[in-house]
Amino acid sequence: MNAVTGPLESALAELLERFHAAEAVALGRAISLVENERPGFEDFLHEVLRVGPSAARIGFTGPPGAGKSSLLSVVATIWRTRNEQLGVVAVDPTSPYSGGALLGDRIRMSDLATDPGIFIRSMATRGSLGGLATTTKEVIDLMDAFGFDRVLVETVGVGQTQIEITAAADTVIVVLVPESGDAIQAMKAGLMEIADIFVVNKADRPGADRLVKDLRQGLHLRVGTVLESEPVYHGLDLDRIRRKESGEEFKGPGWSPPVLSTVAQSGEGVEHLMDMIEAHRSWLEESGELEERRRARGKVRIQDVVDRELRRTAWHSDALLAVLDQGLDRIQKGKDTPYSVAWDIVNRLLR
Ligand SMILES: Nc1nc2c(ncn2[C@@H]2O[C@H](COP(=O)(O)OP(=O)(O)OP(=O)(O)O)[C@@H](O)[C@H]2O)c(=O)[nH]1
Ligand SMILES: [Mg+2]
Repeated sequence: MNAVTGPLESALAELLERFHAAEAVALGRAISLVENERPGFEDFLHEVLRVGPSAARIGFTGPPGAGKSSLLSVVATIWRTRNEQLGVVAVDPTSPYSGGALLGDRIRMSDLATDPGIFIRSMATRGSLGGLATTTKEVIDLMDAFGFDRVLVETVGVGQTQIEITAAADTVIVVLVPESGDAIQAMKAGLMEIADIFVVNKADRPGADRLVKDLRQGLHLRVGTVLESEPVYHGLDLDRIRRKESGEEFKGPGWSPPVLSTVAQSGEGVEHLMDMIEAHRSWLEESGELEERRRARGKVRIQDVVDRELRRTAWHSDALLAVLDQGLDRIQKGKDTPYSVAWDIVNRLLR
């Protein structure tokens, strides 16, 4: 278990120095350190995160093949022409069925390929229940701390991963396409609550206008009953959303998610999308919502790390594994149940 107290071991101290000197190689190494949970990774994160978040974190989520990578590449290219430094994390990259390409491949086809001002990392999802793995969020933190102006995150929208993007991004862009279903489905999937901006991409295809219209209508209807029937998602505080909807405890004017349409291939609608991203950023900062979101993220992170440490401490302890083993014997003899054994282990762990 990491102490997160003492000084860093010398190799990590050197890595930290190079990380602070903004060497891209050091960022790559730091990401591997964290991804592989190598000894000292939490101490390293502790040092790195002392500065606090500063990048604008922008999430792109939506169904497979919606055009998330295509849109991300277009906006990234424009930000690069303004000399912004960009970090990109692609989570759970493409399935063979979506018609999408790996984000890296898509970018390799563009001018961004040889651009040192953009750093791209693809990651497999490893979170439980398909959620966004703690490791992924830690990599996003590393990119933020490295000093990028923006950190862009692409996640394929399937269940929890999609919802949990809120635990990693300040601005969540939900990308839908005419083929991905109607507004009712989007409401059922909880997208109305997580989207800061809706994009209907592939607006060159039939049905796009209809979807835009339905989404706008759906957004007007979403208060109350829809929220009541939603399950509580990890990392998403529905109470807070309810208070926000009812105007309680909410300082600034609210944000109504705009519904935009784009054609990623031609770039149509992309400038408007970028304006909305800026507008959302200003709102986040002025309303106090950015602080609230960061605080909510901090809470989730603390809980994640406590969970991880407890689990590791329990299952890496020979003594506790022995208790488990003996417990299994007693269960077989009818003297114990999984619950009595679990409580025994928890009590010993807390002692
Ligand atoms: N007609 C049309 N095709 C598009 C548009 N945007 C993207 N595509 C195509 O849709 C396919 C999927 O695009 P991607 O950008 O890889 O989609 P994605 O959402 O990143 O896909 P996954 O990462 O696999 O979920 C590609 O063949 C794109 O060329 C658009 O606006 N109109
Ligand atoms: Mg993609």
